[in-house]
Amino acid sequence: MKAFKLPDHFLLGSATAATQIEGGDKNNSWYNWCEKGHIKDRSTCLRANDHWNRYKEDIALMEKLNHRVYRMGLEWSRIEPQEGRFDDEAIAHYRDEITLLLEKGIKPLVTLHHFTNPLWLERMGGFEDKSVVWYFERYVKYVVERLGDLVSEYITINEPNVYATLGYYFGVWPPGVKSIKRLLKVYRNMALCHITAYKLIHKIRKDNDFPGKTMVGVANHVRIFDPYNKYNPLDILAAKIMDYLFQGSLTKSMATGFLRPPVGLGAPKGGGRYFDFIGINYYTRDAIRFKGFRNEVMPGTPRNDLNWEIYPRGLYRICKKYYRLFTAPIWITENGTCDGEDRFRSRFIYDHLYEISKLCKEGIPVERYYHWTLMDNFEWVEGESARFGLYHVDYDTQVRTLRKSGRFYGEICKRLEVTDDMIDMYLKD
Ligand code: IFM
Repeated sequence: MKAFKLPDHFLLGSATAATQIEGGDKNNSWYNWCEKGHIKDRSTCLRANDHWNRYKEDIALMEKLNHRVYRMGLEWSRIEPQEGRFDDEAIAHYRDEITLLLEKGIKPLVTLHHFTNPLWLERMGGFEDKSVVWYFERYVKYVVERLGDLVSEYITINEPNVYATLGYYFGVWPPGVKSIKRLLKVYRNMALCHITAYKLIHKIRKDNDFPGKTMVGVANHVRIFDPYNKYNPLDILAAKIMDYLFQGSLTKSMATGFLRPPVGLGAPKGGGRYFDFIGINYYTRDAIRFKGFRNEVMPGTPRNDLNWEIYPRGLYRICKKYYRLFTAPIWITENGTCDGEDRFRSRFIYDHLYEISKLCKEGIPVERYYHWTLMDNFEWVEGESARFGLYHVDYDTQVRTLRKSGRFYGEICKRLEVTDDMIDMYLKD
């Protein structure tokens, strides 16, 4: 392990999502999913981290870790609890939270949609029905008109491919559908929602002369798909197909407005450049077999608690590839690992940031890193048992305790480097 530095302008912080931390909301699609008994450990997002009431305490946790940036989500179902009825108190609450972040010198990046829908929207068909484009536009308008003076940076949609495939192909997330036809409708509508929101956010901020450079993008969940057997041409082909179907076609459709099959065809909202940064959520690699079109874990590789391969080099490969495709600043909008005992998180952070430092040296403009995640939180169907946090959370008492890896990360946020002393202190035992 070698010491390394990140560029002086590099910004580090963490990322969370509303439903995973806020608690207390019974009006979203995931609350219902929890109630139906789909969560492995039977926990519920109704509890989560009680962040809605504890956001001040949680911002102090970020401050302690020297965050310069923070990616946070808004809960649509709180802001528009019934179709067409917006809750001014909810948006005022988010204003207070964002104002406090700004006072502490932490720049917010706001996610407008992160996996959950208001129940009224879910009942109307959610992202499967094309009316969602209109509903999403109206919601985004309400939000950006009220927060746009404070927030200049937005993610329209988090991981649309994950939302769509788990909810409409594997059927393990709400609404629990298994249909390729319905999955493709969701893909298409998500692309149209993004493009509509992208244009709208720029327009509202420009018309109102809101301060700061407007930056809008998608948090793309990008995986490495490698052939299980690199000498088998069929495995190689299968890996390429998987890559295109899971991420390639959708990402390009959203970025350019030109829908690629199977997402769609043509440019229904006009062709253009619908991103100001390349948002990358990176976690792992899949080993693809042609036989059965299966994804497996590469044999003999290190794994996290969820059996995901830990493959830092993948981040380097993805950034190179996406920069070649889109030529824009890269923001790592999520990267982290599930490690309940905090055995390998420090090394994970070191290895991934080391890859980023190499990219920066090569002139690839990776500008930001948002660690997933600030504190253990509600990890969707895994519930409370999968722990990704820099802080450990005791859900019964809501006590947050800094992990050693959190201390390490806090030092990196402050110093923008990993020194030999830090290697001795955090990475050797
Ligand atoms: O917790 C999720 C997050 O909501 C989206 N990206 C992946 C994370 C870890 O699974």
